[in-house]
Amino acid sequence: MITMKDIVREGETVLREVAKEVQLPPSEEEKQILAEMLTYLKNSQDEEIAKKYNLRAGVGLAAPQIGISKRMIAVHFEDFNDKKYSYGLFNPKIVSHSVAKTYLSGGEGCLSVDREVPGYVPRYEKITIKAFDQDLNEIKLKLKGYAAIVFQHEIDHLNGVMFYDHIHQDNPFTIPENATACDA
Ligand code: SB7
Ligand code: NI
Repeated sequence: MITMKDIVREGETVLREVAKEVQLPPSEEEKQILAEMLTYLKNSQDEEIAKKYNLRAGVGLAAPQIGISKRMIAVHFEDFNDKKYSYGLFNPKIVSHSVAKTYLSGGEGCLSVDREVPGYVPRYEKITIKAFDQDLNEIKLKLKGYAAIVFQHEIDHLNGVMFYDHIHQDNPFTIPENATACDA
């Protein structure tokens, strides 16, 4: 079971590497790791389990965050319209995105970052991604708003990018150009 002791924290180089594509079909081990990543998210959102094992709640997790430099992400959340997203994905890729941007008015956090980093993180308002799910079906997802933000945060981890890399240096609360707020 993945717990906080498995979560790699900022400063470790694996978080700054470009993760490798998973050769498909994935190995049994790769499939199991991805399943465990998704289980971590579910456990972390279950009050009792989270308390028992001291899990910090997360809506997403990327393999580099458990020290594995491979292109695998898990997400588990509901958007502000109660639409559910629960996926373990191999080789996710943004195939198109809007010009328009958005940002969470409360900023972002990260399981690999043990501090608050204030500021707006500009993200594309809409993205289309392609990936392979846990059953190895190729899927295409059209995402907007909060869902688009979460997937961009996770795919950034596969490219060695942290959320705060996007925050404006001098004034963290500069409204990004072409952007409207995404409110929680
Ligand atoms: C706020 C939080 C997340 C994504 C977008 C906005 C995910 C936090 C958990 N992670 O560190 C996943 O990489
Ligand atoms: Ni993160």
